[in-house]
Amino acid sequence: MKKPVTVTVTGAAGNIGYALLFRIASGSMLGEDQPVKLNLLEIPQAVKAAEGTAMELNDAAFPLLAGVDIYDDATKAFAGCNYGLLVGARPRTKGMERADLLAANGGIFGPQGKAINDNAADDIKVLVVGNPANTNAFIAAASAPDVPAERFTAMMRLDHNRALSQLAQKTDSQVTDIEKMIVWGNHSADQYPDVSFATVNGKPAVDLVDEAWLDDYFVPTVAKRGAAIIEARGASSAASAASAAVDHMRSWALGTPEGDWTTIAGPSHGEYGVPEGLVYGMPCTCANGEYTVVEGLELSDKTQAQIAKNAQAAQAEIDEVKKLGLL
Ligand code: NAX
Repeated sequence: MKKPVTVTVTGAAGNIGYALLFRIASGSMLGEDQPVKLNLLEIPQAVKAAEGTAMELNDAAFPLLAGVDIYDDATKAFAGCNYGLLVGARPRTKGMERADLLAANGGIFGPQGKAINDNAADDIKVLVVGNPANTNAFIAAASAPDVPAERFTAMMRLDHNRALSQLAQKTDSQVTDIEKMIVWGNHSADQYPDVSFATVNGKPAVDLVDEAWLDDYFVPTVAKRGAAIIEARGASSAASAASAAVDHMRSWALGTPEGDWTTIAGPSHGEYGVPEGLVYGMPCTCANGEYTVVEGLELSDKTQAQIAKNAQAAQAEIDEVKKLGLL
C-alpha cells in the first residue's frame, strides 16, 4: 500500500463538501490503492457541522481513509497538503455588487494562497471550485509566489461533463463514446462549449449534429445549466460538481486516456490568444502528474471570436480585482 497523501477540502461542511469527501475517501479521486488523510477547513461557525461530516466519514469505515482532521485555520489545514480542493467561498447575496463579491472572495483566496505557499507540500496541486472560480484561482496563485502558478487550477470539468452528456443524449451514444470535447473560458455564462474537434465513436461530432442545434440549444444549455439546476432543485449543483472535482483531480494525478483530452483552467501562457496569466479553460492532456495544453488546433473564426469575447470578460474581472487592491 502507498503512503497516505494529505487532501485539504475547504467549505467541507457545505453541500459540495458533503458529496465530495466521501468520493475522495472511497478512492474515486486518487485511485483504489492510494490512502488519504483528509483535512477539513471551515469557518468557525460551521466547524460543528464539519465534525458531523467527519463522524460519518469515520462511520463509513473506508479502507483508504487514513484520518480526518478539522480546522478553522488555513495555515494548519494546508500543512503538508498534497491536494487542495478550494470549495468554500462567499456566495453572492441579494443586493451584493460584483465588487463586493470579488472583495469578499479575495479576502478568502488571498490568505488561503499564502497558507498554501508557506505550508503545503512541494508537490501541491490546487483545484478552485468556489466561485468566481477562475478569478479566485488567479488570486490564490498570485498570493503563492513560491508555488508554480500552473499548480493553481479552476474547475471547468463540470461544464465539460455537461457538454459530454448533452452531446451523448443528442447522438444517442454514451459519454464514453465521445472524445476531444472542449469548453473554452471560465465557469460563467460566457463560456464556449466547442464540439469542433469532438468525435462520437470516431466520427466527427459536427457531421452528426447541425449548426442550429449547436448554437441554439447545445451552447446555451451547457452554459446555463447551473441556473436550470437551481430552478429545478431549488439548490445549486452539488453532487455533479463534487463528481467533476473528483474527475478533474483524477485526470491531473493519474492521466488522461491516450487520444483524448479534458478541459482544465490553468494560467494561460498566451495559447490561442488568451492573455498570459489568465486562468482559462482549454483542452489539456495529463500525464505523470502534469497537465499540458493541447496546442496547434486550427480554430474556426467563430471559436476565435468566442474566445476573444470571453477572455475579455475574464480579464475585466482580473482588472477589477487589481483596481480593488486585492492583489
Ligand atoms: P455551500 O454554501 O453549501 O457551502 C460552502 C461552505 O463553504 C460553507 O459550509 C461555508 O461555511 C464554507 N466557507 C465559506 N467561507 C469559507 C472559508 N473562508 N474557509 C473555509 N470554508 C468556508 O456551497 P456549495 O453548494 O458547497 O458551493 C460551494 C462553491 O462552489 C460556491 O462558491 C459555488 O458557487 C461553487 N460552485 C462552483 C462550480 C464550478 O463548476 N466551478 C459549480 C457548483 C458550484 O456552484
